This record gives sequence, C-alpha cells and structure tokens, in this order.
Amino acid sequence: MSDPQPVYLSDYQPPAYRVTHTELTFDLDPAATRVKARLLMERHSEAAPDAPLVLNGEHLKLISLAIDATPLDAAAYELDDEGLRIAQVPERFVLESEVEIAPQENTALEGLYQSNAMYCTQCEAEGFRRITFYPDRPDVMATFKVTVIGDQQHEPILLANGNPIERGELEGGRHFVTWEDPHPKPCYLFALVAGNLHSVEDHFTTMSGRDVTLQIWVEKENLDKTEHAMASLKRAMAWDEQAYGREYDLDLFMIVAVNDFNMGAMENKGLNIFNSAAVLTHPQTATDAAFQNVEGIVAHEYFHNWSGNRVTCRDWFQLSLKEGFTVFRDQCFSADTNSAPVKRIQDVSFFRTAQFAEDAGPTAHPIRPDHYIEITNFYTLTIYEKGAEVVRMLRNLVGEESFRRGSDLYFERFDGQAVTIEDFVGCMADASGEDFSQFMRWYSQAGTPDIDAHGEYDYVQGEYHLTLRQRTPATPGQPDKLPLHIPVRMGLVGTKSGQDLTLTLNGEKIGKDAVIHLREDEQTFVFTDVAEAPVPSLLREFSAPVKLHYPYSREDLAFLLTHDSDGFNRWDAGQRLALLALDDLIAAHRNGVEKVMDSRVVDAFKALLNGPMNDKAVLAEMLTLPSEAYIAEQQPIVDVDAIHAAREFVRQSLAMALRDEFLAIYEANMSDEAYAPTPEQIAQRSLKNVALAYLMSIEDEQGLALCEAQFAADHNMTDVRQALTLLVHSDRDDLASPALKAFGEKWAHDPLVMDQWFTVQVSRPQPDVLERVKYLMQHPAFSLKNPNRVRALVGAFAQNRVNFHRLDGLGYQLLADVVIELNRLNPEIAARLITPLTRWQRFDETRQALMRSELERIKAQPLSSNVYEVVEKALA
Ligand code: B3K
Ligand code: ZN
Repeated sequence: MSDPQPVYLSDYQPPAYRVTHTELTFDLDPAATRVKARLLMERHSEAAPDAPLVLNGEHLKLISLAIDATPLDAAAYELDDEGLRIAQVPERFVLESEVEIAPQENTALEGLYQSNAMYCTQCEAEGFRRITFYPDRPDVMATFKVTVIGDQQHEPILLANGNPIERGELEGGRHFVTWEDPHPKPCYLFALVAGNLHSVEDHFTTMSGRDVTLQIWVEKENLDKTEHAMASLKRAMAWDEQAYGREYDLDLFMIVAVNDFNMGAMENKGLNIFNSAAVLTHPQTATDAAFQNVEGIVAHEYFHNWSGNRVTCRDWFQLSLKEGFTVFRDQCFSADTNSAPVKRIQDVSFFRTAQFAEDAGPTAHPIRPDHYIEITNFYTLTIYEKGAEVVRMLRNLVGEESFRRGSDLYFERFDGQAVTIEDFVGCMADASGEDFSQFMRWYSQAGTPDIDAHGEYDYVQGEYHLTLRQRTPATPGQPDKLPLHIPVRMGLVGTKSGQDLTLTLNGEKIGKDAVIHLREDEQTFVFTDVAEAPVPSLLREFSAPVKLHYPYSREDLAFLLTHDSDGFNRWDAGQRLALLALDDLIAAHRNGVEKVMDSRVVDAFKALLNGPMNDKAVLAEMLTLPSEAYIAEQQPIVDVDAIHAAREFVRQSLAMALRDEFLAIYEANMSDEAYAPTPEQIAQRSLKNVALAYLMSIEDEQGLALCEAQFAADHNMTDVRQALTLLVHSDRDDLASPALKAFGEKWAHDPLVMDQWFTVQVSRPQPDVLERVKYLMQHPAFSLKNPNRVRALVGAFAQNRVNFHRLDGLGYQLLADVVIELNRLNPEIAARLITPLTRWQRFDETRQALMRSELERIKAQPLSSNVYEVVEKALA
C-alpha cells in the first residue's frame, strides 16, 4: 500500500468541465439506495477540446452511465477507487448515471448515512463523492433539482435544499417529494434528510418585506427543545440585515437536529443540518453555556448563507475565507446579544489555550495551508479562530465603516462565485485605500508571533520609550519567518492619576487609546509630553493573535487590574498576576519546598469581591483562575502534577482567606426566578457558581450544604450540573455517588444529558478515573459510533490532565486503543481524537517516550489517510 499523497495549492487548475444544472433522484433503502444523476455539463472555454472528463466517486456501485442518452460501455471509461474518467466527451452534454450506495454501512458519517432511523447527509468537504459521480470541488456551482423517494411510514418527511415543488404517492407504500434550489451552489452544500420528523414552525419578515417560513425538524420527543434555537435564528436573521445588509434569499429555511454528527452543524443551502447538541436546549437539560453555544452556532450556520454559500471558496485551501469570516461574524453577533466583554474574554481565553497550542505543535499550519493530505483534518482552530482574529484585525485596521463598505463590495462583486482570500482582502483594500501586502503574511505564515515589549520612562524629558520586538518561531516546513504587520492597541495608564494619558507620537496627539503598527522586527515608539510615570496597557482587547511579553511587576498588574480602562486588559492583568503566583508555586512543588500564597493575589481578589458589582459576568471571569491547560501553555516543560497542585493551592488559599465574601456572594445571587437564558440571569448564575466552587474546594461545611441543596433543588441544568460536578470532583464520594446515581437514572433516556453525566465523571481529579472510563465504555448508553458519546467520554478523559498523563502511560494507551478502533469506523473523529498525543514534545522525557510509543503503535496499523496524516506529522 502506498502512502497517501498531498494535494498542493500551487497545482490549482480550473475545472475542465462544469455542471450548470444537476438533477438527482434518490430511491432510499438502508442497504441499497439508488441514486440517479442527470448533469448538464459543458467544457470550460479555456480547456483543451480533448480534455478528459474526470469525476470523483468513492464507495459507489455503478449501475449505468450514459452521455446524451447513449449508454456507455465499459471500454468508454476508466473506473477506480477514486472515481471515473471518460477520455472523450462533447463540448456540451448530458451525463446520466445510476449508482447504488449503502447508508446503513456508512459509519464515517460523510455522504448519505443513517442516524437512528433517519437518513441524512454531510457533504462538506468531500462527502458528495460518496453519493454520486461528480466534479466534487467547490468551484463547480450548479442549480439543483432533487427528488427523494421513501417509505410513507418510515420516512413520512422527505427534505432537500430549496423549495418543495411537487409531491405524490407511489406504489408499494412509497412517496416522493421534489425540491428545487434556484441558487447555483457547489455540491458540498447539497443536503437530504428523510425520516419520521416533527417540526416547529415560525416566520420571519425580511427587510424587503418577504415572508420566510422557518422550520426546526426534530424527533418527536425533542419538540420542547427548539424554542431557543428558533429565537436565536430570528435574532441572527435580523442582525445580518442590520450589520451587513444581508437578507435571506429563499422562502423556506430549515434546521434539522441529528444525533450522529461529526461536527457542530452544517450550512447546507436552506437546509441546515445540526448535531442535536448544537440545537436542542431546555432549562432542565442544557446549561447556560449550551444555550449560548446553540445561539452562536445557529447564527454561524445562518451567516454562511452569504459568507460561504452565495460567495463560496474556489478550493479548500481557501477554507478560512468562509470560516474565519463567519466565525468573526458570529462572535460579533454574540457580543451584541450578550455581554460583549465576557464574550471576548471567553473567546480569547479559549484561543490562547487551544489555538496557541496547535500553532506550537507538529500540526501547525497557516490559515491558508499550501498542502494537505486530508482536508477534514484542516477544520481547525487555526483556520476558524485564527482566521477570525485576522478578519478582526482587518476590521480594526480599516475601521468599521470601511469594513462594511468592503464587505458590501465583496458580496456584490463575487455573488454566485467561488473565490479566494485575495479577493476578500482586495475588497477591504479597495474600500479603504489601505495596502495589505505585508498583512497577507498572516495567511501564509504559521506559528504564534512572540512580542517582547520593553518600556522606559524618562522623567527629565517627559518621554516614554516603548520598544517592541517580534519573532515568529519556526514551524514545520517554515524555518524562517518574515515580520508581520501587527496592530497593537494600547494606552499608558498614569500611576499617579490612574487615568489613561493622552498619547503623543511623532508630535501628533493620537488619543488616549490608540493603535500603533508594528511592522519591523524591532521598533521603538517614543511618546512625548508624558507627564507622569505610566504603566503600559498593551494589546487591548487582544488586538492581534500574538503572545505579548512585558516584564510587569506584581504591583504593575495589581494597578492595571483596578485602573485599566480596557475591561479585557483588566481581566488579563488578573490572569497575569495569578500566573506569576502560580509560577512560584509550581517551582515550590517541584522543589519540595513549602508553598506560600502570594498575599497580593489575595488582596486583589478581596478588592474585586468588595468592589462594585455592576458587571457580574465580568466579575465571574475575573474570579476564575487560568485553567490548567492555559497554565501549561506558559511552562517550558509541562509538569501536570505540579500545575494541578499549584492551582489547587491557590484556589484553596483564596477560599480560606475569602470564605465569608464567597458565601455572601453566593447568597446574594441565589434566585428562584423561572429560568431564562438572559445575560442578566446568566451573569448571576456564573458568579454564584464561581463562589460555590471556591467554597467546595475547601469542603467547607456550609458550602457542602449549599451544594447539596442546589443539586436537590433541581432548578435548572446550569445549577444542577455545577453542583454535581463539584460533588463528584470533591473527595466526598458519600455525597457524590448518590447524586450521580440519581442523575444517571433520571436522564437515562436523554443522550445529551447522559453525555454530561459521562463528562462529569471522567474529568474528576481522583486517580480512579481510568478505570471509570473503561467501565463507562461498556455502559449501554455509550457507543463508539456516536461522535458526541466519544467526545463526552474519551475526549473529555484526554482533557483530564492529571489522569490522562498518568506516569504508567495507561491513559495514552487507552486513547490509542480507541483511535485504532475508530480509525476503521470514523476516520475524521479518530484523527481529531489523537490531538493530545501529538503534543508530546511539551512533556518530560518519560511521558514523551510513552506518548511516542503509542503514536508508533497507531502508525503500525493500516490507517485511513486522516489518521495517517496526523500521526505522520506528530512523529516527524
Ligand atoms: N462548514 C461546516 C464544516 C463541516 C466539515 C466537516 N468535515 C461547519 C461550519 O463551519 O459551519
Ligand atoms: Zn462555518
């Protein structure tokens, strides 16, 4: 068997033949679905007249093939595992084919598959080739007409993209519905759903006064879990009109909830298919975080209707064109709908933990990679989240108005086309007159830039000299990096006044909060007329996806924590202060020295707890310590045990010193108001639950009683889940076991709640977790075929730092065993699951060896190209 080979961006060629119209007929059957395709095709004007027709096709049983109604005999084409090649075709022709596929055997969940008793599809990126022979590439856009035939009893509902135009009964208890989508689209946006589904319906009137019917299709027992998704959809539709001038373009918009789904959701034209976890909510079953997640994902998929569907990607190297932009759009939507500072804090906190780690590891890649083996491996934090950060920088560089003009231009200029990242940035340049040639390096260079900042105040001259030095570390295949154009938003906070000072740069007053542009390897910015010694507040609102290093003293940080006018940097100052204390404690733990709590951290927290409570959501974030994963990111070599011990020590020290304050906060924020996912209620619950977590960290008697009462009150899942987590993660198994049992019995019928039950258990710090994971993998509610279950149990275990990284290597072994098994069933999920093992370089030698040997063991198996690509990179 030869190793899978990469595809290169530089090899891009326009398609020799395009499809202008596609007609499909599906005759559904679990073991033998028949798919008839009728494609109107024509040769590209620049293609050679003798160019062969090459169509993708995988796992298809060819029944018949004809061109312009003439059947082709076997000598007229070549067929292999990857598709079909016809040496000679006319300039314009109709290609007809019939194939057979087996949805029930499709455990990869790409193409047409079955989830419970229903049929559904997932075609992005390259799933359509498992449905029919087709030029499966995003730059081929066609109108579609689709007929779905199913059993009247088993599949009363038959859905596809666009509008239903015909339906009828057939013999043998079968029926059909024909759908037409007038908007040309690439085949990755094709969708079909069939099953016994029920819908909740609503309406939206667009800004031009058109009525759009909105439907959410679910299994019957989930009809009471759609309200929030529907409300979110309507908010997103209105927001896109107001913020981008984009209106929905069909009469019908449908969302379907599916139990078995590889990702969160999929933006198929007019028929979004969602992982049930990303759409279903109910106060009793979903946490606040889940409610917010649903809102963000519903909006994200809806926004794709313009950023992705109407204007799509020329090729998959341009994936961030639609994903980075759409993530940026959904982030702004959620910021407008909820607490903007908290949204930014949560996004950045996740980004700096997970994307920075990706950028520093063996799978690091640019936002626009120049080659890949398996495109499904590139639906990454870099393409999505770093891509969004780059769009955010563009907006901040050109300003809001030019950004809107640029996006209007982009949608007008490229409507109905498949385009590149240059096309997008070009519109921003045209709309603003800015030059983005250096900025484009953000798209081609992988790795997180380090910025070393150094400041000096000259009392005599009244000047502040700020020197910034940038360096992007080498990443695989990219040893040398060029300097990037980095916008650094900043202020100078006067140490006497506690206020932002007016910034004068090169004789020009630039305001109290301004963006300076770092373009060289090193630049010094001289601020004049600086009347008092300042503390610099740098990279406000995280104005660029970089690591900023400044030698702040703890006094500086305590000062910024109270005085910075930028809420984000106030939070960040607290995180930095905690990190400095944690550093000392990690060292103490390693050296076997007694741990001593830094009183400055206690004082800072005390000030927060006794300060104004006007923004509870931000306060809850400020009181939350950096996660073990984020602390690990800051360490040269990750010592999981020392990090855990140090963080626990800080938590407990704070809890002991501030017990009364936490109790008071808890009590002040208790409420028996009916649950609503409003920003106010969410803020109040977060603050209350942060306080409860501190109290539980010292197993405070009163805290324990409150926790048990919160669990028993059963008011809403946010509170129940927090109480259950705190009980299960405490050493009080006498209290935890009955709670777990009660929860598991109560929710045995609800897979999404059972996922939470799995996760809570396997993320506890106690050393029995590995055995629990093994035991729970045998639980009737668990299945390796369901990605949500795998993520909830095995994925969550691999995030449990002290237990996954056990020194006997059994955690690694368990993960590798699952990867090997999943490689056969679902390569996309298997490849994602390996991620924690790919980070072996960050650990001590013993763990490195253990992790590598598991990677080697995986590599010795016959592998899917997905898993092969990841393991190959990890061991390179
Ligand atoms: N565009 C989809 C991605 C699905 C790809 C799965 N291999 C989800 C999203 O970003 O909206
Ligand atoms: Zn997306």
